[in-house]
Amino acid sequence: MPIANGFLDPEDFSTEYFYELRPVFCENCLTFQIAEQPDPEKMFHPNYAFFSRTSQRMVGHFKSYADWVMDEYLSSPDPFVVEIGSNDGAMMENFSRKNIRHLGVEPSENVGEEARKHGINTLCSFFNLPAAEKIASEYGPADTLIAANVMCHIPDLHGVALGADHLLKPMGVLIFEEPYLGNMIENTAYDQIYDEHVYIFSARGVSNIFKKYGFELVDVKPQSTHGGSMRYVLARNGKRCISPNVEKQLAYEDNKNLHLNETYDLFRKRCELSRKKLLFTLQQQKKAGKRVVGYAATSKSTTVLNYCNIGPDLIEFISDTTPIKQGKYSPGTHIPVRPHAEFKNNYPDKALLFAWNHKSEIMEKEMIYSGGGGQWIVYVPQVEII
Ligand code: JHZ
Ligand code: SAH
Repeated sequence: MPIANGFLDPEDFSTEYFYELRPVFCENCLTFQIAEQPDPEKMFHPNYAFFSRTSQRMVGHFKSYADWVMDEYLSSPDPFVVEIGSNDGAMMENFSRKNIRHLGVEPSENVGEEARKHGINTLCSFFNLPAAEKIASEYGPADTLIAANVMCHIPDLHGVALGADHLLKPMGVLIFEEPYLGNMIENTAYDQIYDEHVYIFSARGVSNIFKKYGFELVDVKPQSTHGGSMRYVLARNGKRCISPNVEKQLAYEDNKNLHLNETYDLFRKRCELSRKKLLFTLQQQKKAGKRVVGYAATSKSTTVLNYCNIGPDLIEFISDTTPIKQGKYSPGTHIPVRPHAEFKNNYPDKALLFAWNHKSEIMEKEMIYSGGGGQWIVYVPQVEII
């Protein structure tokens, strides 16, 4: 597989980087992982292609996430909140607007710069123990350390846990939400597996990992974002009451056999079937002389396109709203990425929905396309034309 967000120019095709995407299940900590983990600097750098603000729904979600953190965990007189992977500041701006002391920690300089334009105090760094030491000495201890869609991106969770332990006040909490293993398995959403997602967490996995560092899982809250996510709240052992949600979620996971190897064997079989069906559907469209365009050049699409071997012969181009991706080509399969205007000005017969996790937001935006007979090809939870 190539780097999922490595959209590129033709002169870079010959030197494109590939690695082996090999998902594994650890019977020890019960975490779904990828065995070969590309260097973080290959993914997170000054030209990082994902900007949080590309989804208005996510911007709204971050507001309610931030409001909940303020209500539940920021009661001290002059609280300090730190976000890991603050990207363009879509979450942090909710704190800065209320003049709450905040700091975003973001290694990808370009998205961090965008956050600064929104008035967000941003440190350009990976979060780890040295970063935590620097922050603590400059700002003092933190009340909460929050994150969304980043913890599962960090191979060095050891460094994160040590950093959290150093930075948090005694009653401080570490909160993060990430794509949930239960949803990925249930929906055969194999496109959640790519270089950035080095782990796909479950409550059991998170609890096992952080236990080693003196943290316990005190709450879990399912989220509908990104096709099904889970919010985890961790506190130091014995410091906070454990919500009954935790026991319930662990029981749910056992019930779904998330701790068994067989579950993952079956998952692989469903992925293979999904691949066959999607490829067949696209080939049928081609035979019938229909135009198919991809909708949203997501990171997830890199897994789908490369795993299914779908190239520019089957998809004319991929429409995307992110300027940095436009004019480039999709990683590995080299399908052109074009501005949304090209979709709008010349509707295809079918649109292959790569941002299926933003389906309702997109359906609302594309009523003219759908109303005029334009159809969608989806593949999660199953391949169908709608
Ligand atoms: P979206 C990224 O995943 C990468 P991706 C990362 N690893 C992760 O976990 C999540 O985000 C949080 C386009 N788009 O959100 C814009 C449209 O074109 O599913 C973006 O290029 N039109 C950190 O990339 C892309 O989709 C639209 O109407 O899979 C973002 O896709 C909308 C809503 C999006 O994330
Ligand atoms: N939280 C945002 C952004 C997710 S993208 C959202 O949910 O939309 C993941 C972000 O984490 C990227 O901006 C990436 O640069 C950053 N990141 C990756 N590894 C990191 C690390 N070790 N510490 C802090 N941020 C990291």
